[in-house]
Amino acid sequence: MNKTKQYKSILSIFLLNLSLYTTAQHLLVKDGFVRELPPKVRYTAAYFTLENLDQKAKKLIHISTPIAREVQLHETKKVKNEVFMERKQAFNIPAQGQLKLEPKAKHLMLIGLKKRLKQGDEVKFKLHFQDGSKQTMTLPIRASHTLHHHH
Ligand SMILES: [Cu+2]
Repeated sequence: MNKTKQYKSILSIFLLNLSLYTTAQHLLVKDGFVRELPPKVRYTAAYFTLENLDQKAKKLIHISTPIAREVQLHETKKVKNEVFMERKQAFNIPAQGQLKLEPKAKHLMLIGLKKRLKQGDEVKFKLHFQDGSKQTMTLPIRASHTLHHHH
């Protein structure tokens, strides 16, 4: 085999693996972080964007992490100048669309933190979807000076 041929076959194997990897991951995680709060606070919030490359819509129904007792799906709302958080049963990710979790909007609430979160550390999550599929993601912890509003 000459050099060019060899290179081409390596490239095609690489591309094949890459496409398999994308299918297995279902969704791309972008711009994610967990908010670092003072050590005495037993909850925090997490934000990220999920991009759905699939032709089918997805429904995020449950999330777990080893560092918190519970992870809830929340949405911050404002009604007549009063800000509150509503607990959701699911978040939809449209086909070839995205779900955005960000401050003052949809977010994850990590309740009953089991350890101190420090900037620079990472948090592992397991995402469960309605179709039975699961996906893991790792988010960095980022410092923040504003306290997350909580009920
Ligand atoms: Cu919340």
